[in-house]
Amino acid sequence: MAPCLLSACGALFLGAEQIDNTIHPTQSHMKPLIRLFFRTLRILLGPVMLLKERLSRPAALQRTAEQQAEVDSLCNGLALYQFKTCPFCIKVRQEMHRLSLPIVRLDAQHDAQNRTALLQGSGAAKVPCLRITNANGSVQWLTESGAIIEHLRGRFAG
Ligand SMILES: N[C@@H](CCC(=O)N[C@@H](CS)C(=O)NCC(=O)O)C(=O)O
Repeated sequence: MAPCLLSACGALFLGAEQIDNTIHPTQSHMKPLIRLFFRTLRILLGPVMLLKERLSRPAALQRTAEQQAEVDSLCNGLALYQFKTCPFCIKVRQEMHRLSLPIVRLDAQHDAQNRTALLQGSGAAKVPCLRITNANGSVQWLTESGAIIEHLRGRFAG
């Protein structure tokens, strides 16, 4: 069930290519229909998910100006590769908002350069993915929404 949901999620946001790959050549006349189905679903569901994100946004953590400036500076070393309407990305964005983290968001769905950078850096075009540039210049790529949220809480919740 979970892999099924995930592949549907991928198809929804990537244009059904993944599902296309599982179709036997004799069923290829179905491809346009399947593409249309997911495209329609994406067009209908996208705005609903974004509205839900906006309406259920948690209250933002308040810090002193000095503390927030320090957090802002640390966030310069972070970047979130995302798809706008991916539910896992929305989960991470909500936590970023809750923790008042101005982390740059990079669209890996429509921007080919971001997508290539993500693929080369993390080894997969999977989102959400947090790129962490450490003080010594080394770079880590953190995938899995749960792990990203845990990382952000560990560094910024206290
Ligand atoms: N378990 C992952 C799921 C992430 C996921 O499935 N993301 C989808 C977009 S909603 C994706 O990147 N699909 C493209 C792929 O798997 O190649 C998480 O919690 O972050």
